Amino acid sequence: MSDHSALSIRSIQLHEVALPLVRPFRTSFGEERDKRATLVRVEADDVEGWGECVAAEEPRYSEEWLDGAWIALEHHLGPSLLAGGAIEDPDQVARTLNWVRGHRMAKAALEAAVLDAWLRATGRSLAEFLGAVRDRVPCGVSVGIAPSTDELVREIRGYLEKGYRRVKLKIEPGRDVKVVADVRSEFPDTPLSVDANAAYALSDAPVFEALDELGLVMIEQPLHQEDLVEHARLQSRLRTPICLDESIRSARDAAAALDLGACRVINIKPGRVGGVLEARRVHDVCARQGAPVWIGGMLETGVGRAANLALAALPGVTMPGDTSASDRYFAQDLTDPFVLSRDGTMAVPIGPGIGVAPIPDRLRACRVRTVEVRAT
Ligand code: SMG
Ligand code: MG
Repeated sequence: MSDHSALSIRSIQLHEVALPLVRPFRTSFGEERDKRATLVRVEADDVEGWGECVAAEEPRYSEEWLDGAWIALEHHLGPSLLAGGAIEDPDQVARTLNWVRGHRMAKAALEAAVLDAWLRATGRSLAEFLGAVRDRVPCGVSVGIAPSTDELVREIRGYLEKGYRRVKLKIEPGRDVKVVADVRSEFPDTPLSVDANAAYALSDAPVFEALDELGLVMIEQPLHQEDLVEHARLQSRLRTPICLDESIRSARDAAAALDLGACRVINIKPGRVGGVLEARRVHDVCARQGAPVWIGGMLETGVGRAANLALAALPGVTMPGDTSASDRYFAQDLTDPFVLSRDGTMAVPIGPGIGVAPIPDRLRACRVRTVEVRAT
């Protein structure tokens, strides 16, 4: 198939999977012990494509959640795409689904599956299609809130021995300055950042002024996700860059946040912004404004991780991402595992599309439910 021919989507299936995490992941909004995800599979012509929806079991990180995304995909987004006719170019997916407000994580998964199939049909990798400039990317690791500082320090030491180049600590009110100061004195030279997942208010500015003394690479999403103006006020009081995550849902949001001075760094997650194509537009806006970006993570299986690694190879991605190796999350990934090398980098997948697919036996073993989307 040439680059210009259209792709006819014959069928769309949803597969919910559950994989045990190697250790619970605790943030300011709760703890996860299993990774549940919805995988979208599209069949088109003689290829298939896979995408992963990052909506979690409960709507804590954002308003989207797994069951809600499942319904959006099964009853609205999937049928709409099936009714929309052959795909002439990947941007058509977002245009076709644009009538549905929000539901960015669900839309992103469907777009990812179509893009994977579209690229497989032409033998191109996602990384090449997006404009990757490197074949390996530096990786960091996000460490959950631990029961004690000793355990946290042990966990961090293990990750540093594996080669991770940046450590992100989750913080919450009451477990912040002291823990981070203790970790800093244990690891004086390690690039460290913190992520509050929107758990603080501007009246907590003294907490961030204390963190400002600890030489952090950045402070991620300290305040409410809808409060760009308050982030700008806080940023003006800190030397440490603020990085926004939850607040940035589109390239438009990214431009506004940078304009306002609400942050100096942006964490890009394709699910949060509605797809890899919008993620690339966020990247482009930030590159134009000279703002560094990095690729975040949602504890993805190998399907979502592959797309994140392709994005991480873009030229404006100048900081290590939360793109950790499969063994940081799972005893066995759904795909061939992503492995960190001793220098703290991972290879960007180079095969057609996202370069990986679920291993059929693993998928069967992890699958909780599946449904065929019906055209309406
Ligand atoms: O994929 O390693 C990962 C997780 C990275 O910390 C991470 N993600 O706010 O950035 C973030 C969180 C969101 C998910 S918390 C369940
Ligand atoms: Mg975050």
